[in-house]
Amino acid sequence: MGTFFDRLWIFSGLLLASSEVLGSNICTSRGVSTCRQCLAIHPSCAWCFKEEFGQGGSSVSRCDLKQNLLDGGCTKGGLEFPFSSLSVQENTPLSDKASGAADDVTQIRPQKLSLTLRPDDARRFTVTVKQVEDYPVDLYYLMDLSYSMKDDLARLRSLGNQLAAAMGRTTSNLRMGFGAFVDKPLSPYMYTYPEEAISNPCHGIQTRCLPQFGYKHVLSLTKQVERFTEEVAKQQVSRNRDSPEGGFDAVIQAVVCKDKIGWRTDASHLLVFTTDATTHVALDGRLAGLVQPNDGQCHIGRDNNYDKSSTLVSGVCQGSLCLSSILLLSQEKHYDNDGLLLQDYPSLALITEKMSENNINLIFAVTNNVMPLYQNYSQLIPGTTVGTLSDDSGNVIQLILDAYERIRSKVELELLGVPEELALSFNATCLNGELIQGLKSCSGLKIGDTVSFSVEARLRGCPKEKNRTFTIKPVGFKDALEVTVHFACGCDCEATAQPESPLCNQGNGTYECGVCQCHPGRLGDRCECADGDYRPSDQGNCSPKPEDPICGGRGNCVCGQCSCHTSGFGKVWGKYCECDDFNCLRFKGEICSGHGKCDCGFCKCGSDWMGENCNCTTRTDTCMSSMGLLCSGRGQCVCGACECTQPGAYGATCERCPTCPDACSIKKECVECQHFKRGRLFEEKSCARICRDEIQKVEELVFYEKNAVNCTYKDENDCVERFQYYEDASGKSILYVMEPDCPKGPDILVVLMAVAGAILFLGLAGLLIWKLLVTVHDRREFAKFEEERAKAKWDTANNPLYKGATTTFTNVTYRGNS
Ligand SMILES: *[C@@H]1O[C@H](CO)[C@@H](O)[C@H](O)[C@H]1NC(C)=O
Ligand SMILES: *[C@@H]1O[C@H](CO)[C@@H](O)[C@H](O)[C@H]1NC(C)=O
Ligand SMILES: *[C@@H]1O[C@H](CO)[C@@H](O)[C@H](O)[C@H]1NC(C)=O
Ligand SMILES: *[C@@H]1O[C@H](CO)[C@@H](O)[C@H](O)[C@H]1NC(C)=O
Ligand SMILES: *[C@@H]1O[C@H](CO)[C@@H](O)[C@H](O)[C@H]1NC(C)=O
Ligand SMILES: *[C@@H]1O[C@H](CO)[C@@H](O)[C@H](O)[C@H]1NC(C)=O
Ligand SMILES: [Ca+2]
Repeated sequence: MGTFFDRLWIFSGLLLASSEVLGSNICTSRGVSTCRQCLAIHPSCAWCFKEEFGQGGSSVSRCDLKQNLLDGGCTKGGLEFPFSSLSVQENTPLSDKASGAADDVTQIRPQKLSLTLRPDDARRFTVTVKQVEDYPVDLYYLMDLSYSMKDDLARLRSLGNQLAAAMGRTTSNLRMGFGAFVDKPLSPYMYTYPEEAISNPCHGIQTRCLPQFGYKHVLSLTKQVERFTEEVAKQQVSRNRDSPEGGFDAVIQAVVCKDKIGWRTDASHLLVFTTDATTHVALDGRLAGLVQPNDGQCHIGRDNNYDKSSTLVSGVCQGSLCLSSILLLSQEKHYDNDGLLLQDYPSLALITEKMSENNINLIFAVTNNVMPLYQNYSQLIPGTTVGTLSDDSGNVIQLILDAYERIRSKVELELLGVPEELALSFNATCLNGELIQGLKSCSGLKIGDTVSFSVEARLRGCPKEKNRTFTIKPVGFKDALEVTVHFACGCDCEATAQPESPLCNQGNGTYECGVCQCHPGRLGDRCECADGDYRPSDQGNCSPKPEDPICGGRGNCVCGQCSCHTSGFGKVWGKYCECDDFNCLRFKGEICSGHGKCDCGFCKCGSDWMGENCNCTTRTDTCMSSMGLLCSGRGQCVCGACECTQPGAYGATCERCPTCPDACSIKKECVECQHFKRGRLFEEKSCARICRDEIQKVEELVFYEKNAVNCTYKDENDCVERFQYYEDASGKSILYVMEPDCPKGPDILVVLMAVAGAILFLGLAGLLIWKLLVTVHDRREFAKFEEERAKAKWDTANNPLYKGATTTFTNVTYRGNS
């Protein structure tokens, strides 16, 4: 029953303890067999690969805390103990202003980091971001030129210069460009009947307009912003059949055709997308038989057109692609100007990826009717903003200014190429130094504000590669922080592994990092056993008595040797697996009170601790009273706590005792009982319990220490006892006792004579007094007699003693002669 409850207690104790297995430590308790596994347990685990390590006892583990391995005889050179570290490799200070050339503008700090991480370990670093003032701006205006945008185009013609002027107030370095889109010039997106409608899609509404086009790049980004107005003035609308437009095709091309558009690396990239209609997205191309997904590459030809050649209806033939409009209707496959298969519309994911790669900020300037749709897109594509365009685009300048403001008022970090095994968490410090947990963006900023992000990188697993580089950058910025992570998952000693090593039973295993990794079918520390080598007689070697379970039920009998199972509770070893490091006495749920190691059922206490379960400290400083006396001299120090023996004493150091005599009075009793074997304690037989002082006889009291107390008292023999009470640093109390100083006895004769004289004197005095008293009494009685005699008047005639000689008798019966 007792053992059952012990086990229950152990079990509940283990449930309480979380990661650290009690008694043993987290490194040794897992029973790992390779260096790599060891490093993966916990960042504090180290591996000893010295061959001769641990040959003394079987309880040592090659995987342990570093200090334990060194204590156990492993040399520093024999240790595998990579540790996590972080080094900043490029840390250029942040710039204040982008003065003119923006080449050397720095908006993020640091720029390059190198991280080394152990599995399950984390390192933290801080990223600081500052938007410089007067940063160059590239603005590319992408306009829907479907027929409904006719009025917008007319309006934009007049707004071009104002837009340039307005933007010029935010930056002194502005470049503007222009592009237009309608939709893919394919059926069913375009009018193909009647034939005139191909060259003039407005045939149906009896006007003229441009043939339909997909995307047309008109003006590359230029400093001469008046060119913008010029080019816009030349534009004309087109017309297409279905309501959604092919704007996203244009977005992708405008984003990725860097050279054509002329995006500068060191500038804010604003891509303004104006439309009044919904848009086609990926898979919509199937209607036209386009099954090739959008590849996100630049496909603008020399004529600045995308998806042009499939509409080669009026004349120009390109090789085999000379198609008539009729053919176009029936053909299965469409090719572009490079002779490639025409592609589908892009997906939102592709747009997101390409925008991030090229640091583009997309501004959706859309009319009210399609606002909710683009708002939803905006949520899915980071780095986009949405503004409401009035019906004729009259407010587009304010819209762009607002959007630009919004873009610049927000800093959001984006992560590119983060390995799956790496977990990143963020805290943002935005304005006023306020810390916002779990956020990697700041908004409401003004240009020039500095924000910082605390980033914690934790390695959750081990990837195949040894290192990986990823990027942290603010959305829409070219500046980025490049982080290289080295995964400290493997051991250097793995490099010197010897396959078929002679150390592993003549080549039956690979000797790696100090241990043999046996070939399949071989077992044992040195691969000395084969799986098939089973002999029943071997079983006898695996239990002390035949009736006992094999290897105590905690291991397998392999080739006549116990191979102990590792236990979730700790390590198991011993000839019969009888030893472990988790079945030891516990105190308060901790094995060996947490002050010792459990070794095969017994606690091996650390220094300063003793007792079966190591819960008793040998230190006494906790018992020292403020006066420097151990337990104030009123008790004993037991396991670091005072046990007060003086009746009435209490307190941590027995310092409180209203009814106690002082130290001298206490120790007096001990001197009496220990030294003289008499007194109250001696009679009560409590001397040995209460008094543990060492008695030393001395001739003279000397000055030992200032803490020594000189005491004096008079014993029952009237002798003056003098002793000194002293406690040394370890708390041992010593009583230096001097010879008693008894009073000298007076002369016997004198005493006798005095006594005799006294007796004589007293006797005489007594006699005299008695005589005096008697005399006085006699006198007084005599006087009284005299007085009485004088008073007496005796009646002489009546002598009471006289009797007459005659006696007369009367005869009562005689009646006579009378
Ligand atoms: C936008 O998203 C919301 C919620 O996700 C949805 O209810 C709404 O219908 C969407 N609007 C459009 C136009 O797709
Ligand atoms: C974020 O802040 C919380 C609370 O102060 C802290 O526990 C956490 O470790 C911080 N994370 C980072 C990455 O700094
Ligand atoms: C990253 O690891 C590869 C091998 O996987 C190595 O060639 C390269 O030098 C390492 N890079 C760094 C920066 O250590
Ligand atoms: C493996 O062990 C067996 C028996 O101990 C031995 O005969 C053999 O040579 C060893 N080497 C290999 C490569 O199997
Ligand atoms: C030490 O443990 C024993 C047994 O559990 C217990 O009786 C004793 O009170 C403990 N001592 C201290 C100082 O906690
Ligand atoms: C105790 O007596 C000795 C001898 O008279 C003297 O030297 C010493 O200073 C005394 N100690 C104290 C604490 O008074
Ligand atoms: Ca359309």
